[in-house]
Amino acid sequence: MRIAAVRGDITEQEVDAVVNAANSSLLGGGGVDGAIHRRGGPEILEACRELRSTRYPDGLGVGQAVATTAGKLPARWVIHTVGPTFTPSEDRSELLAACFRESLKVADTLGASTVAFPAVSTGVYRYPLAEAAEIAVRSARDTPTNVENVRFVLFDTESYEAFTAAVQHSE
Ligand code: AR6
Repeated sequence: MRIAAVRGDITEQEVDAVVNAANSSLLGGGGVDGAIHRRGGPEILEACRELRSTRYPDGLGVGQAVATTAGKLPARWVIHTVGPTFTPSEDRSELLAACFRESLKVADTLGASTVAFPAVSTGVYRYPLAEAAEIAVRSARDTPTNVENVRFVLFDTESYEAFTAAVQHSE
C-alpha cells in the first residue's frame, strides 16, 4: 500500500472513496462533514437518513464506518466514520485507530483501490495533531486491505506537516 500526505480539499479528490469525519447522527455538521455535504449535494444526506432509519437507528458508533453515494463529488463513495472526541483523562487512541481500519474494511467491500482520509478528530474533536497523525498512519499501514493508495488530505500547513512526518516515520 502506498501512503501519501497532500495539502488540499478532500471534496476535490479524484479517488474511489473519500472518508468523512462525521458525527454519530450522520446528519451533517461543520468542518469536513459540512464541506462534503455542501459539495456533494442532497443525495448524500438522503442516503444518510436512510441509513439512520434502517441500519443505525441510534446513530453510527465511534470508530465505526459506513458508505454512501458521493453525490456530485468526483469520488464514487463517501465513507462516513465517527472519530472520538479528545479528553486528557482517557486514552481513546484505539477508537481513533478503528476509524481508519473500519473505513479501509468498508473500502474493501466496495472494491475501492484509492481512498482519501481527512485528519479525523483533529478539528472540532480536538485530538492533538501529532498524536492523531501517528495513530492514523500506523492504523492504515497495519490494516490488511486491497486498497492500494491511501491519501491523507490536509487542509492547513500544521496538519500537513504532522502527517508528512508520520508517513516518514512509518516507512
Ligand atoms: N478538506 C480537508 N480537510 C478539511 C476540510 C476539507 N474540505 N475541511 C476541514 N478540514 P473536523 P473532527 C480539516 O472538525 O475533529 C463536524 O461538525 C480541519 O481543518 O472536520 O473529526 C462533524 O459533524 C481539521 O484539520 O473533524 C462532527 O460533529 C480536520 O479536517 C465533528 O465536526 C478535521 O476537522 C467532527 O470533528
